[in-house]
Amino acid sequence: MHEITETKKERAILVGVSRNGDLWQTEDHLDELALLADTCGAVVVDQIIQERQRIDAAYFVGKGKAEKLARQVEEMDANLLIFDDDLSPAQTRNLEKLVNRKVLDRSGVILDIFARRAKTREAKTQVELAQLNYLLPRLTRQWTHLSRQVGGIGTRGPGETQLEVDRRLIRQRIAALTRALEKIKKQRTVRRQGRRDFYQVALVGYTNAGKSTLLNALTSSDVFVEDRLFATLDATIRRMKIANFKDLLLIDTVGFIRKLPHNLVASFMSTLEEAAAADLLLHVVDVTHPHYREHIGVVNGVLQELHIETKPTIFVFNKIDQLQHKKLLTALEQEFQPSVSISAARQLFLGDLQDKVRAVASLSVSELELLIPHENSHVVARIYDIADVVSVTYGEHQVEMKVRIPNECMQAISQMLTDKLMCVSPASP
Ligand SMILES: Nc1nc2c(ncn2[C@@H]2O[C@H](COP(=O)(O)OP(=O)(O)OP(=O)(O)O)[C@@H](O)[C@H]2O)c(=O)[nH]1
Ligand SMILES: [Mg+2]
Repeated sequence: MHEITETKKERAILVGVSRNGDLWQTEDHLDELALLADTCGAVVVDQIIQERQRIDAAYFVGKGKAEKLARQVEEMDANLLIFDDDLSPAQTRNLEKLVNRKVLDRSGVILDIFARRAKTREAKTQVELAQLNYLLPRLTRQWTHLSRQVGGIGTRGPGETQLEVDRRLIRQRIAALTRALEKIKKQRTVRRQGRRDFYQVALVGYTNAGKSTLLNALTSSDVFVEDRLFATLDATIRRMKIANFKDLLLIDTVGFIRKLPHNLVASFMSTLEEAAAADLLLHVVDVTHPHYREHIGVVNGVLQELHIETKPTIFVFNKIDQLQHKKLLTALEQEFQPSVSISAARQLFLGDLQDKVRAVASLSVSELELLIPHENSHVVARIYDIADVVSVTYGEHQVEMKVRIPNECMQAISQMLTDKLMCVSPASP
């Protein structure tokens, strides 16, 4: 693996194509791409936008423009071109040949960041699989040979030695990684079943929205937080205490971004399934970001891809400590419901968020009255584990319990209470 040192930072030129006159949007996308490049340790020396209706099949930007890019790269002493849109393997090859430099697209950069960030075995396996699927059709890249000497963005992860091996070996590796992920997925499913009795709340949102900061604030944890993209790659799970309510589980997970590579979403399924299995989503939005609305759209798009867009969701408008125009919040809270405005970092209005969570969670909870004969009193301890016990009365022959039980635990309760002597009835109001 190669690390880019301060003295040997790669110099990148970013290229965006504006179709349908959406120039400002392309500029914003390039600004975000600049952040991504920076996260990879590259220095952005120029950002270039070309307006064109039709994408060129061979060079993406058209041959004339590509030749101009080759001259610019020379003048700016850049050694890397990064396109904001996905390039086909053929376009990448043609451009690299013409420009005589390494050419990457946004997906390649995101994969590189993930490869740098991956710490656990699961994350590493997922990233490697996504990278190999990305690299496979691009194996004949000119720079894969150069990469042995220069390294840099897009060449870490699977490692340069694997870039030399033929497609057959890479396919074998992909198959092995897929099997490994299947195994990890099964283990996750088993672990998830162990948590079935808990009401689970997952944090979702655009990268850098403040999900991990919120997890830390709500659970007094110390999860890694950084003002960089993709600080979190793994699903971190913590117990969350809410006043007058059963403990919940809060799940932090990988942030989303526009044009998230499909390979990556597919590979990260086992991590993302943690969010998919949750009972409630907290969709965290950085309302100070100029494009928070687009971010909401991107996140909703990924949720759709995961088929969980209809899950109960609370919108959490974050970073309000930095918000200039507070009026915006009133409008947002009306438009997106249920929602709440907070500052995770300053711990502002977290109580309101907890109230909302409790309200939504209560909707999926049933109240029951249980009559448990003393000879079955061992069941009582188990009920304390699963349910929120509202009251207990010890009678001469039985224990009378009034409890709140999450609907998903109803089956477990009814199995426990199959004994005819135990009686269940909906609690009277
Ligand atoms: N001003 C302000 N900054 C915040 C707030 N919440 C989080 N941040 C900052 O936003 C940055 C990103 O926070 P994270 O918690 O790492 O964001 P994340 O959503 O987990 O990001 P990824 O893991 O990359 O998806 C950090 O620099 C935080 O300190 C807030 O309420 N106000
Ligand atoms: Mg995070």
